[in-house]
Amino acid sequence: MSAGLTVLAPAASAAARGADVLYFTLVGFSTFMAGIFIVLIAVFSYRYRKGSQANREKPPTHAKGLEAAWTIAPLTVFLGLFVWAAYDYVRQSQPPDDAMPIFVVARQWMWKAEHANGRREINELHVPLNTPVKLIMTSQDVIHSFFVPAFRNKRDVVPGRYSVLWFEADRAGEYPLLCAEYCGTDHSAMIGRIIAMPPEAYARWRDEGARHPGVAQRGYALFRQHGCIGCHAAASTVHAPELAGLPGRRVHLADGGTITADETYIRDSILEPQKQIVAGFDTIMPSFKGQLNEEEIMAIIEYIRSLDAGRHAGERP
Ligand code: HEC
Ligand SMILES: [Cu+2]
Repeated sequence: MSAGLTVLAPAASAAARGADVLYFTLVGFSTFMAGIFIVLIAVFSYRYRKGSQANREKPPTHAKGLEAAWTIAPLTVFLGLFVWAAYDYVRQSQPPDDAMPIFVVARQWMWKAEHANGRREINELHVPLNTPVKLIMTSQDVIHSFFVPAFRNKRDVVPGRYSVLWFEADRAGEYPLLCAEYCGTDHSAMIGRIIAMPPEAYARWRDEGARHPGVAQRGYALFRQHGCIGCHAAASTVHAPELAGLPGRRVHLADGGTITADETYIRDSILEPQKQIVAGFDTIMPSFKGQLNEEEIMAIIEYIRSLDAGRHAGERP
């Protein structure tokens, strides 16, 4: 801890520093506005106190110019702050397309992370610097909340759905990771750390500990084991959608709507195939509820993500 006054946790990303500038600007303007009121109240209370000699003849009834000014000026400033904040918010909630995925599963009371090549860790998260990282998170039990003060970033982690949070660390170091949603007895112990390191060091760290097969490899094994391949392989005689290139694609649904295929959509397609039917296909896909756990579904999604135009569902990653 530095000797100076530390108001906020150190910021470890450009977005975090942007949030601080916005925050202090907001506090500054609010203080300024409150200050004007306090000063005016004090001045008028003194000048027009009982018994003062102040001139009370012909008090003005209104001053249009003044009223317009004190309405329009703060309105403009605060609307400007709103637009600024909305812009930052939208940018923070939309991960860039090339963001590196890391899978996070929360449970009472720990954070489990798995990197694309299969390296796993608990209550620690190694990330490369200057690289957008996208966390695809879910919970095995109750609602948790992934909170990294150094990134000014927080997202609820909810059972039964995916939450995505992204950041781009630009300062090497270790930063606290907290659970910010009361989740039971040991909630306060559900803490970990983010370790931001140069990309080369991260790559070395990740590769030296990969004792498991990569996430996409595991997804491929599950894809075969659970018979997805029987319908979704290119050579299959069953009429089923092509899964290569699915993430990010606009999907036309049988009910006439369209939806962008994100992780949540793919997860729903596997667990509740009846919920959203792809236009032009029969409702023959069985539900895999109860047969696949969250980590297995994430692995299958990563396998689907690994497919591209040259490689179709059913082929080895
Ligand atoms: C009996 C054949 C069959 C099996 C087995 C099957 N699917 Fe499907 N799947 C389909 C059909 C048909 C559709 C399109 C109709 C629909 O949306 O339900 C579909 C849709 C999907 C979609 C949405 C595709 C899109 O373009 O939006 C995904 C993702 C998917 N399946 C993944 C899987 C996975 C993963 C498995 C194995 C765990 C699997 N499927 C097993 C037949 C099957
Ligand atoms: Cu928690």
